[in-house]
Amino acid sequence: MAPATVIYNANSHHTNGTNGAHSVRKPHSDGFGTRAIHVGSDPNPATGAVIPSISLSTTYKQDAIGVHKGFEYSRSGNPNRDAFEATLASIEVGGAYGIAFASGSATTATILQSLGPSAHIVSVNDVYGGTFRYMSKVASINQGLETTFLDLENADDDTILAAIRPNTKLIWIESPTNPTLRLIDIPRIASLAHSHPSAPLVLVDNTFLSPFYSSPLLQGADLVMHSLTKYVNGHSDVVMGALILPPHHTELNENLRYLQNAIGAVPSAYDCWLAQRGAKTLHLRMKAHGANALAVAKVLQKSPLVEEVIYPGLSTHPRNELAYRSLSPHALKWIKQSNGLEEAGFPYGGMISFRIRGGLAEAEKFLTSTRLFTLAESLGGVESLAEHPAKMTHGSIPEAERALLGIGDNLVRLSVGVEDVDDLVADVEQALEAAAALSD
Ligand code: P1T
Repeated sequence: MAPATVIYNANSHHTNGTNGAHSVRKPHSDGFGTRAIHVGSDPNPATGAVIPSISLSTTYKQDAIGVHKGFEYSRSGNPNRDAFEATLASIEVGGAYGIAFASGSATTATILQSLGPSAHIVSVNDVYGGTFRYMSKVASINQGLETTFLDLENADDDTILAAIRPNTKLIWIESPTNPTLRLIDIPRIASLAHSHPSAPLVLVDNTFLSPFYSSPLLQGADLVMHSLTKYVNGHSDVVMGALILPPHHTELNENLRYLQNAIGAVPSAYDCWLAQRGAKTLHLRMKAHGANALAVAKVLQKSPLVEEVIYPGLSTHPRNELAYRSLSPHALKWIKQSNGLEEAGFPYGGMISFRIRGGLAEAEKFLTSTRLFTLAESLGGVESLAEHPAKMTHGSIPEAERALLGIGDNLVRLSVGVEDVDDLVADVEQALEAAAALSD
């Protein structure tokens, strides 16, 4: 029998068709969910196991000095990390290289260290509190990093260009930002950065939307980072982070991979295995997170007990059109195919922030009255969480700056999980009433 035609494309995990009856097939690009399930997850050639084994060995036999099967020492690389990095590079569309780290924060630290001494960066002013802390309290002291925090949502082109200095190495974007969900126009910032003689790299922290809702590399970003602790793993049982780079950044990839090994803030094989398992259902979970969050946002919007709801998917959100434009190709396809989703808004991730009528007491009463939303930091797990950014995740930002950013005492952040939507809506409604009863 003639050998099957070998068909290969960047999106396909199959390099070899094994069915001789179909010797000629059209090249085919697998969809997001197919890639999440199959890329980096080939059946074991020795045992046939469909699910990769967890490879706990820290070291690998060499047949002669320097002659080995691709692995030497587990910090430099191990089968589970390699496999999961391949999954990540495939689901973050436009990616060619994935580099995993022990946490989102270790990812931040490594990329900032890679900039060297006395560098300057421009960062969106509303970033995760830990990112702000690393930039302004750690890298500033240890490597002389200077950060200009800028309102990249509203700043005009001239202001952004004027902030870029000869030693500006990086522009740091979160979109939507944590916790006020400001939306940044990534293509605009990328074209400004790339047109400037300093040519800073553009990094997007894509944690909040995950690779399902947003593909920043297609919008001109040079790097994407994730706290995989959140949606990608999705089950609140792994702390991990990653960088994903497009194919043209070969040298940058080599440099960062060198630092991954040299600094050594790497995830365990077991965590890689767990997060890879989580990533296989990312597309299913993100659709449910988005649909549930849209429903909860609509209820919050109607409530007289709420001052303001921030969910960019709502059609009343001032940047709803930008949110729509920023959707990944696969999310857009799904939204277009889903009847009626576009009228009142569309699913745009699972994060909602809102300002409850009142102040700290009302916010705290809400947060301690929910039955299903657990009062806890973090986000992106299947279970719903709620938190108070000013006192919890963003407590490391000085109070005056928090006030400028709108992170006040009545701001509540929800990570809407994938429970039954009616239960979540009922939970939010009863907790709002409990908070309102305080001022009766
Ligand atoms: O927690 P860690 O895996 O180190 O990731 C840090 C991080 C980076 N980027 C964003 C946008 C994040 O939200 C986080 C972590 N955030 C929380 C723990 C939180 O509750 O917001």
